[in-house]
Amino acid sequence: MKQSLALFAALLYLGASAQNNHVLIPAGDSEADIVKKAANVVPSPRQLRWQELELTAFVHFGMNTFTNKEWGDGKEDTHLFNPDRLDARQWVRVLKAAGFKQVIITAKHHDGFCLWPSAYTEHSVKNSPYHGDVVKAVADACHEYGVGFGVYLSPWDRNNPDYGDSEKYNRYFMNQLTELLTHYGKVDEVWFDGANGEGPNGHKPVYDFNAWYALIRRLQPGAVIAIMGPDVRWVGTESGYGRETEWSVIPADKNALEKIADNSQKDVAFAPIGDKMEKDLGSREKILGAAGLVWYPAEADVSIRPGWFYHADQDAHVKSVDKLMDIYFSSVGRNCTLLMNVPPDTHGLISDSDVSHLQAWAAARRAVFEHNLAAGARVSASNGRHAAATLDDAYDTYYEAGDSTATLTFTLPQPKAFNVLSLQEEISAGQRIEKWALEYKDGGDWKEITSGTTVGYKRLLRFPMVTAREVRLHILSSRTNPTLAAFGLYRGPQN
Ligand code: FUL
Repeated sequence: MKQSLALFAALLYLGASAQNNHVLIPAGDSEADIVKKAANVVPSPRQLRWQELELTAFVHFGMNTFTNKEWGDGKEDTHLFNPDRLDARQWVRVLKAAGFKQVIITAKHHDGFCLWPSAYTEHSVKNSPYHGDVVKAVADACHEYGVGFGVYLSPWDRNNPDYGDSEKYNRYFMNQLTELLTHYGKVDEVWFDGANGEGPNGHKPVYDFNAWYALIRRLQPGAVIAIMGPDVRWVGTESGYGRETEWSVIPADKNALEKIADNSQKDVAFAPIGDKMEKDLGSREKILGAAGLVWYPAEADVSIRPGWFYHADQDAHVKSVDKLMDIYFSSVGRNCTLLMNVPPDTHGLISDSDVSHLQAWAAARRAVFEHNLAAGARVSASNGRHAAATLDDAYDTYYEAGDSTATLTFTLPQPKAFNVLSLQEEISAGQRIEKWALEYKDGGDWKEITSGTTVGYKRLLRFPMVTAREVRLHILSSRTNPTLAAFGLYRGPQN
């Protein structure tokens, strides 16, 4: 009897402390209960891997490259697709050298033209003068160079005659997904665009999202499903800028809640919860009214050029290094993964202008982030343990506070001039910090340098140059005892 009671207690404990990427909030929960639950929602392993990538690349390439359009109508002559020097290894080499960890190819855009020889349509590379398989070329190059591989498959298909007939179109789409998920080795991300329209019969099909997700989970269990999917949320703009306050834990909607309630799944694959464009998605005010919460981190997508596809007349409008840097600080530096689009030209190559801007941007990031000026500092914490782990260069070791507020003081070996702060929470334990401030010691006085709200996977902030030897970080408000995996001070160009 005693033994079974102990076992029961152990199971209860495990049940209570098990962390998932979602949680249900029963009606009777107090504010404190809800806040604590939010603090303990964690990313699924595939979400965590994806967030740690920081930089991912989009490659928009297809029929539009040759018709000089952004959206095709699906009536294009397949003979127009004719890259004469296509080299996907060049794409992946250039992108990898610029710091990108994953590459997503537009296997099919809204025109329905497939970059692989799909058995289910004639609107593809197989009927073009280019007889190869672009998806295979990209997948092989990614696998060769050790870069993640993802596919963009537009649900909206302006070529397919059955678009509008839900049953037929879902069957077609599942067949195409199966080809992409079984012919090209490991797939790390599947990207479903939200844009859509009506089919030839005047109707929009009802997408069978749950069947699509189940297929992806079965065939490529490591792949995150983005945008119209459960793992990765569209940040809400196509500018590459995240919110100043960016929560990865947000209220779940009805479809997600049903999955959460059935509790048979470790991480939910719910129907898309729609575009989230409001400024505040996950504050206390938002979560207090929620019936459930999910880990749903943001992806900030943007193109290096004005268009998503290559247009020769935009060669002079490739984003400048300053602009790319600003995007970096405002996406990766605001708890988002950046998805930067670099579209190859009509030869099938990333053009010189894009290559040189990418190289200069990568060099500019290296120049700022190569040396952590806080390295070698003496660290003390007002409470908690492992404060020195904030400077050990390892993301998975971390400081854990003993309370919901804490102060970490860093005494540098010598005074240093810096104007960039980098903070990282250990998100495998949850996203907890709500408010913080950074101070430096000026003579006998502590003065504020900068302050902020959320941290999440990474928070970067720029401020006017400060020279100091003693710096302290106040964690002023947190959903439960906060963690800090990394603390960095850097010197960038003068602001
Ligand atoms: C949008 C599409 O309509 C654009 O053409 C592009 O693919 C962008 C990433 O998503 O919804």
